[in-house]
Amino acid sequence: MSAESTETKKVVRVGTRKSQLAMIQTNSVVASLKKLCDDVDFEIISMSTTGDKILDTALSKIGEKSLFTKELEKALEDGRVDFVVHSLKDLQSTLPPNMVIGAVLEREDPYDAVLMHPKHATKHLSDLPENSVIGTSSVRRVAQLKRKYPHLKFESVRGNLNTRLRKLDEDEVYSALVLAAAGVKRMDWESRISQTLLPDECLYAVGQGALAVEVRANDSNTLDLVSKLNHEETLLRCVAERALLRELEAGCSTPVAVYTEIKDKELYLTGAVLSLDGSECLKETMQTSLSDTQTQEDSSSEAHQHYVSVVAQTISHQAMQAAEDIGIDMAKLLISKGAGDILAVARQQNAGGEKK
Ligand code: DPM
Repeated sequence: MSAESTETKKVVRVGTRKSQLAMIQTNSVVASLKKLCDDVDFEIISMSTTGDKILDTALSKIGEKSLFTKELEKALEDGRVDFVVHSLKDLQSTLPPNMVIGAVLEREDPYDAVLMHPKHATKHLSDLPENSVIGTSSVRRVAQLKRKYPHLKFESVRGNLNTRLRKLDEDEVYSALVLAAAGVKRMDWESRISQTLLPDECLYAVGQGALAVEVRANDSNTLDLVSKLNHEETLLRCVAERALLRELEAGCSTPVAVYTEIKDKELYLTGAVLSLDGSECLKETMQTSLSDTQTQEDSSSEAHQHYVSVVAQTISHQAMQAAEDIGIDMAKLLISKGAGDILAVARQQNAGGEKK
């Protein structure tokens, strides 16, 4: 390649958190983009976020929204970066008004996984002795697992994945950790997984396992660029999941859990709302058709339509609308069964709880 062509190459700046997992995720997104367009250079700019800096407080008690995203969104807004790579589950269901999700990539394993202390390596949660301590800061995991494994205790564990694994192996506190399988696999630690938690014992978090690219809403060049990364099935499932979360007005510190599936152009959504101690659990399943029933409408007027902040110009608007609608309908169904009260109590307990 001549020096001249290098100089004229457009440079796109990519924002990411600094943790090893975030860097692995961002590098993989950039590698995919490089394969799709060789006329662009990418510069990765990494930064620490509030969630990375405050390590002594349970996430649910910090009380700040968008813990892992705020600093990155500021850089995006200021034009210091052109897009940001996130774990979709860390993105609020309502983004700042000038930001959109310009791509949702194919989902990794969405389930939660159990990583045992080496002395318990071959065990499952049910085999652990009474009062064994399980490390997780997720109220969603604690609420569900208390129902299935009442003999266990749950304690918050903070820090990035490397810190957590070291705490498991070296501090004699935790018998096991529960982590998203997706992160564990991306870190290449799959051999440490002793048990995968399937939907009958633990539903996953909204967006878990999927990566998302956040872009300024008015930056059509970057939107065009990253839209090549979209994975249609993942995107539709995640629109339904995010719509449920938004309509419930719940955040990452309240116990909301989901399961989605697309089969024969039908989208299935299971949504659950739990009390913090797991004593109450509302769970419902609905389905909707994703096939186009009308002839394709003139899409030009709808090209930049958002569905729970997700923009996807190449995916049928009818399918996107159906996905958003089923999420909203599920929230209404759960609310009609009492979800609002369960969530209000959980929020209050989170706010008033002790520092851990
Ligand atoms: C959110 C939660 C957690 C993260 C809450 C939840 C887990 C916190 C904890 C919203 N974000 O899941 O109920 O484990 O104490 C996070 C992880 C990943 C993205 C790590 C993990 C990697 C997986 C992915 C933290 N965010 O959940 O083990 O990309 O989906």
